[in-house]
Amino acid sequence: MTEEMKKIMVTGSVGQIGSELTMLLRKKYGNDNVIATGHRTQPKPELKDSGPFEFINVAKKETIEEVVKKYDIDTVYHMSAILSAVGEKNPHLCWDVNMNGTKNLMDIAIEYEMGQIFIPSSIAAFGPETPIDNTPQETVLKPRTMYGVTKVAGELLCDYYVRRFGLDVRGCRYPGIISNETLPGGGTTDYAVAIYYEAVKNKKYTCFVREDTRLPMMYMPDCLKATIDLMEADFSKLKHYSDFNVTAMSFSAGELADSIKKHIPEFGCTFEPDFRQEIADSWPNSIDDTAAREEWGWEPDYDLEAMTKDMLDALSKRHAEGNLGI
Ligand code: AKB
Repeated sequence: MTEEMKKIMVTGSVGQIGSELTMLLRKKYGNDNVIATGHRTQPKPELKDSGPFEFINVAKKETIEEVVKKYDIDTVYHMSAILSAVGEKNPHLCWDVNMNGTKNLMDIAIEYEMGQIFIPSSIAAFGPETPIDNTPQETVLKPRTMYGVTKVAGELLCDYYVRRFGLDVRGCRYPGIISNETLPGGGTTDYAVAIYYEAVKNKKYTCFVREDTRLPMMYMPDCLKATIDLMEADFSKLKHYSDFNVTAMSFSAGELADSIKKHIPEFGCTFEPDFRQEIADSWPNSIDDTAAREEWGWEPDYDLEAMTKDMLDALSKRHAEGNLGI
């Protein structure tokens, strides 16, 4: 398929990853060829004014189908999901959106003979019995959150659809994603984003996990690169499809605060763990992404130091313009 022929739909385009992914895809494939979709939340003007936008509910198949038919969609990036923390508050909604959304999209992809579909998984697929350091690609998947349950079931469903129906569906296990355009909503790793905003605005932050909580993380430019590189990989050469471990760095919440202090010496961080601590404790410290490196050439660009500099530069500039967005 040539790039000009693609008609792409992005679900969750108002969210943290979807909003930046949509703008990047529009640059790459043309504004009118990338249909942004969302559920209820109004899109920012940049997203709404740069190309088509439609409201859907991924748990209701007919609402997806309408958009697929209207725009003759052949590629989907399925970024809408209920994340770990909100998922624990509302597990039934989490199952409905994450599982039915995923299955609806794959069924529609088969019915309308789509070319490709991207369905992300997460480090939430792992659980407390999973080896915690350098977690292997193939390992114990017994998560304790509903979000994690939907991610494991989603991975298995994707692999089933590849083998049973020949669907081209791919995805990776995103670690915590850090970005400065759109705030994340309802995840456990959200502290790693909020800390930068609060450091710039108030010079202090109360972190909702312990100082020694270490998790795999990635800066948004690397997340977008991983997503697009995996979609551009030769499907026939992949040995995995929807469950690639990908990571860029691992740091503790204390090390994250220290990296900010190097730039803002007066920054003060305190640690007051809440219910999200237990979720964070059930996830790995670091993960092994050799399969992604070998099968489709994955390689991150940003480490903690480079990310902190870039985050603080971007947010300080916005703060000076009165446009921090919190
Ligand atoms: C969350 O914290 O729930 C997400 C994730 C790691 O998938 N950011």
